[in-house]
Amino acid sequence: MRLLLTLASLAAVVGVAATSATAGTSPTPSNSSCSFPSQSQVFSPFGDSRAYFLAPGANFEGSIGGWTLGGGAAFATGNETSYVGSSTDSHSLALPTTSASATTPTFCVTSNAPTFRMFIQNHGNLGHIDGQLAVYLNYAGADGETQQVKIAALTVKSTNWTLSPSISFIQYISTPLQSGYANISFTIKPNDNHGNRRIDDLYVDPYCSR
Ligand SMILES: [Ca+2]
Repeated sequence: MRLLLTLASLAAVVGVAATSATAGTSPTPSNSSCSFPSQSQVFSPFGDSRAYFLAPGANFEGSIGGWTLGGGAAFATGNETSYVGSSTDSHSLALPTTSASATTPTFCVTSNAPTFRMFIQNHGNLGHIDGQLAVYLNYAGADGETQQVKIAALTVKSTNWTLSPSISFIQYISTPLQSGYANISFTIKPNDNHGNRRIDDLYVDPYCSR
């Protein structure tokens, strides 16, 4: 009996170690389901009546704990001018330099053709305003390692806040979605030095096909 207990204890320790190692290298699901925050038709003023949820902290109105910011990316005063989240919103995120980058916290999506949209404003840089803002999708590949793929390059040539098109990313995560859901994050950063941008109100539509 004592030997069996010892073996059982060892197996438990090995299991914990394996889980910890995986968690350090990929956004592995922490439970067996994926539930969404509350959804609303935030883009209905733009003719888009689908229901969306706010990506974690992506209105930049409170804590953005869990976001990874680099290259001068920072909270900025001033909200996107449609105030789709709340009329009292007052902040956005600045991506002022070529090296600026922002990565959302990891969150889950399901296989129901998720898409997202966000607001972008561009003040230009070096006399140019024609640059692209790149969006990368981060997800756990079949080997458990984090994979990154560019899913969009957005051009906004206006100091007015502009709503992005609906961006689909389900085609890149068909393998992890075989379990019914996938844990993902987005990295947003300039593609070149022709931009000085702000972003705000990044919302995810979890049921685009419905
Ligand atoms: Ca905001």
